[in-house]
Amino acid sequence: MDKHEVAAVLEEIATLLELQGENPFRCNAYSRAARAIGQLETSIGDVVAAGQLQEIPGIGETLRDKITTLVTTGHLPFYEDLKSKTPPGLLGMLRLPSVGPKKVKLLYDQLGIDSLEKLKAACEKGDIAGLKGFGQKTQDKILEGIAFIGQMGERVRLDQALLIAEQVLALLKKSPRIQRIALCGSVRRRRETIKDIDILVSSDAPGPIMDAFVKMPLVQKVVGHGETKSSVIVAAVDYSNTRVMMNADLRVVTDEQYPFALNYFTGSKEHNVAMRQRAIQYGLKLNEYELAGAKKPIRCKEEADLYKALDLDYVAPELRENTGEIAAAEGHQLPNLVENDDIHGVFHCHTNWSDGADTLEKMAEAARALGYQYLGIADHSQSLTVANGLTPARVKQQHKEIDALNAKFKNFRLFKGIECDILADGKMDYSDEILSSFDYVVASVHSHFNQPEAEMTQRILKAIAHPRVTMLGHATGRLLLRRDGYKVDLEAILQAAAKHGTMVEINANPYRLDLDWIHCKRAKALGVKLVINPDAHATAEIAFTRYGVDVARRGWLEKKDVFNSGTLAQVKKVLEESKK
Ligand code: DGT
Ligand code: CA
Ligand code: ZN
Repeated sequence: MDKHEVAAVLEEIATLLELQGENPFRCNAYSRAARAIGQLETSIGDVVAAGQLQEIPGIGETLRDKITTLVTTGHLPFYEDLKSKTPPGLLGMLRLPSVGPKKVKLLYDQLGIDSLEKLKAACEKGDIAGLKGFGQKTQDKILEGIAFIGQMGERVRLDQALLIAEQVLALLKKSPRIQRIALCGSVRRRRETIKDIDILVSSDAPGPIMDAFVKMPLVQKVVGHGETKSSVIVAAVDYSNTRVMMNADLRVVTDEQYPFALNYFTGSKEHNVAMRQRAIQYGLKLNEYELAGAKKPIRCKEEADLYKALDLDYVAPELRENTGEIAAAEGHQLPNLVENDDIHGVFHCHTNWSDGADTLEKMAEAARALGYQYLGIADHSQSLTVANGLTPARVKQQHKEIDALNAKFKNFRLFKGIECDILADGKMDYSDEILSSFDYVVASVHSHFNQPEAEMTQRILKAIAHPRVTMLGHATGRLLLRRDGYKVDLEAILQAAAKHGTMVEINANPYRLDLDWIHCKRAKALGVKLVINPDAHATAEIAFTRYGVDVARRGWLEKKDVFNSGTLAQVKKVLEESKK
């Protein structure tokens, strides 16, 4: 068992204990241990073997014994026992945004509700509204949440799918006689949520590769095991130790078929249909195995050769959504897409001054380790008290600390920013004088999500027009697979951003990915500058930026469309001029 698997079990124990009504102190101990183990820099096996578990803060005798059993035997009777005592449907109910372990336990104890289906029925009868601690509002929220889960099916976030897909790929690559191998499907196109992982291999000996695939340690269940196609359910933990299960399909083709299969299984389906139609116009037949004329097949060594055979420039996978990429490829008008290496810094990061986990100094160090030239600090503003938002006095203190750090840096700079709340009436959460003390201001909505569309739009328009607002944060407030964004007229927002020269953020936090790629193209057409920000709340989350680059690429953006592709000197100049 590796550290992530151990951490996931401990995290699940914490949840199961909470569902049993255990005291919070005991539950927290497991959560804390899970986090500590997830962050170990050495292998958990080595730590256990060396008898060094108790040197990890927060791990006492009881935890030491349990972790040792788990790591050495791969099982933990205490955990299995807990699991068997808990109806599995209770864990499913935890996916609802407004429902935590305490509420789940209450629902189970008082009404015997142990599944989403039963919960839905009870809400529809109105039984939940009358329950102590619930009320009509919560009942409505629960119903909304259940409808949302039903609508999304079992999709997972891009970062979760990529993490699993990369592990599967690494395991598979050890198999003999693999000629070429690639991830296809929505993972390759970097969609924001993923249903299943599609893997393609070329080989002249598929049998052993299929065997290796179905026997991978990540596999929970074999759904199909054929000669050239197999399907399994894999499970792994994501970066926050949440357990993720998803389907993975493997197809093996000959190396000659590979470029055609790669193109077909990358999709999207709509792109495939457009490609096939184009082939027909050329008197050719295109499918997942070949491109063929009346008499003989046309050879393509690489996927790019297939596009060339149809007189098209190579279309990057992120663009294959049939939103104009074929016409652009024909007319040599495809964008030169922005890349992760083009990004020289980011502007929306939190520290332990508000709700982040790490210090200013640690955040700066982490940004430098990524090769960034600058990092913008944007902690929360005063009215967001739940996130320890900064009072004006604390703003001044933080600025002193940033000045002191900047005095030590060479070729790197911390910018003084703020994520300033846009209040319900569209006013900013600080006076103009305080706003002027920042190098830049990210304006975001964190309250009153339920305003009618017209009111919400006016509220945000007012912020965009404010001369001290540099950029709009997470434009719709959506949380992927959990909650839709607030209702807002994005066209009006983007037009106003263009008019006032206010930038719009692509929030790269994989829970958000907001602005959606579909609106990036429109923003670009209107002349809006985009800025890719991780919304990091810990050092490791600065690297979320990569998912924002994926969104930008899906939105046809080039380096010049993205503000933080600028060097330190360039962005500094723009920020200084915007304050004049
Ligand atoms: P998802 O839902 O996140 O798994 O999205 P995809 O795009 O990975 O969809 P998936 O896994 O159902 O299929 C993988 C690719 O296979 C898809 O992008 C295009 C291709 N494909 C699947 N079904 C069809 C089809 O009916 N017609 C065509 N032309 N292509 C298909
Ligand atoms: Ca797929
Ligand atoms: Zn925010």
